[in-house]
Amino acid sequence: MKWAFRWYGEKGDSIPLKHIGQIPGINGIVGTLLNKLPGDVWEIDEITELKQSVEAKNLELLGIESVAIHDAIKAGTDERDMYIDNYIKTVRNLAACGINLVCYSFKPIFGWAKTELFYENEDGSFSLLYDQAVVDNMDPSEMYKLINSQSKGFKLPGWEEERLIKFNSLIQLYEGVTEEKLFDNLVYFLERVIPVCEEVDVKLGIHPDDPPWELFDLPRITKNLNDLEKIINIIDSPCNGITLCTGSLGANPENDMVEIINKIGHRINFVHLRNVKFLGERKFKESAHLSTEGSLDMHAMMKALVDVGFDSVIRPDHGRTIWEEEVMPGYGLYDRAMGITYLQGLHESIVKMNG
Ligand SMILES: [Mn+2]
Repeated sequence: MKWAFRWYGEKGDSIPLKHIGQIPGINGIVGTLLNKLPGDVWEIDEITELKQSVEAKNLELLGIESVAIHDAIKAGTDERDMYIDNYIKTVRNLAACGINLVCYSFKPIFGWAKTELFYENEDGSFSLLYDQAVVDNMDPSEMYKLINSQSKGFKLPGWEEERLIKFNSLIQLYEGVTEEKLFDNLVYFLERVIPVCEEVDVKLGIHPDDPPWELFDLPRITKNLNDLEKIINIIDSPCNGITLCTGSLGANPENDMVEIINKIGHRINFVHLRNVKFLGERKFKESAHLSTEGSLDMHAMMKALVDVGFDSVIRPDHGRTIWEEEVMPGYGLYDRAMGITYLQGLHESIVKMNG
């Protein structure tokens, strides 16, 4: 198992690699090329530059999060073959650079959504919070304004201004795209990309919906165990895998996280561990990682991961903003560093108890 931190690159992240490298037991980062738009080919020289910058600090580039899927592929328009070809080129280029893990998601328009980015907790720390009641009174374009008004100037992945400009055409693009159609479009994509992944040994991990329920009547196909089982059954290949994000799936109390890990554990290629605290019906905040701070049993999930033999890349997910850190919401150094240390402690204890 490899312990990672998400890192947005020298220009996109306020946390220097040196500081990440000082976290005990860390192996590397999962990175991205922030200048790449969905559908672009990632060229070998650009990937190499990222890889070398990471390795210069004695860290490994353990995977890419994410290589975004162009909307033409998700909506299934005539242009999709061209963008799938580009995706395949990117997969080949990553493999040529020795990168064998790619996270992606297949969500129309909204990759993730929260209604407060800096919700103040009783102890003065800040969390991301989601409240369905707020969303119910909004239309989708207002969601953009809400998120960007709270971002404190940080560029938030998935909420870029370019996307807002194209927003109305995006909404039109997905008109008539039902859950079934979206799923069929995922099948079309995977049938073309997975054979290449197998050839060059790149494992994909699809990221679940955050929150894991419908949003503005847009179709969602990565909400629960049933959805994820359908996806891994599209093609029975270790390359066709899941990114288990506990804070995404776990935000719905109906999702039994241990059951999910037990059922699809053999196809979990990447893990994001984070805790959430339920505050009411479809209302939750992202808490500190400890089981005692949220509603999820982190020990039970870690034990399930150990028991299914999970042996890939794992990272702490969003933390709170603490100690007056000025950072992108969810991606501060301090709370995630405490989170990873706690998770490593759980892991060591479980492995040793198992003998
Ligand atoms: Mn996640």
